[in-house]
Amino acid sequence: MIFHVLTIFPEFFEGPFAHGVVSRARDAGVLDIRVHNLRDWTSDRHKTVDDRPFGGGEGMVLKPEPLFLAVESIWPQRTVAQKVLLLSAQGRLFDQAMANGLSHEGELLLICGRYEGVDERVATHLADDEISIGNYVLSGGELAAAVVIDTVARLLPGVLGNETSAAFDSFQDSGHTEGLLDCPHWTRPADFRGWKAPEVLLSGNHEEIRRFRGQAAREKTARLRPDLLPG
Ligand code: 9WO
Repeated sequence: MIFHVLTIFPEFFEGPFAHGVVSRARDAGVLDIRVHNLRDWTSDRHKTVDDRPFGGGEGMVLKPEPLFLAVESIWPQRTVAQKVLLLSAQGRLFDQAMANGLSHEGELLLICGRYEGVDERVATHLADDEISIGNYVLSGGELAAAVVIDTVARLLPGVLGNETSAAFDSFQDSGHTEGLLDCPHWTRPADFRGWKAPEVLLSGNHEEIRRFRGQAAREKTARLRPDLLPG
């Protein structure tokens, strides 16, 4: 899959995708991340991407022209499998199900908002969807775009070393935790400062371990994420 990012801070994306499974998948050619500088689609001396909001008020708004020109030059013959996503605090809440849907698209282009916002015609006439990663305000869409790309990338075939392991993480429908949080994990030492790893995990009794993990996942979900529990 090809991910395009449209931003006024292209250097921001040098870090997030230089490590781990996404970096390896990129090197292997399973996915490509192409970062575009929005200012490349300005024509004035100052490379202006923003202007004052109609109606007055604080701050500046990203102008529509550079954003439309960028998308139209990146995808001169845009198809239905090429989706434009606007990252904004006003968007539809991103979740694992949305990531699953996006992983079946051919190509994604993520627009990162900055300043006080983006001209609304980008949301209504350029973007296929407007996405928020959570109920908080960031300084811009870049961190959110990195989150969406990482989440979608690890669902692509060939990205994880173990082809099936994505299916068993938190929030996935398969495995023993059925839409709950992942079960807690322990490793050596079995006794760390007097805090012991659960005996059952050292027992080698796989049926007991399976039951313990399911119960631990339900308890942790009830404590930290009661909203995920059925009923
Ligand atoms: C500022 C603001 C102030 C009071 C009430 C609501 C408010 N929303 C915003 C706002 O959205 N500011 C944006 C900062 C303007 C454009 C880029 N910014 C942004 C993107 N902040 N947060 C995001 C974002 C993107 C995706 N998921 C979560 C947050």
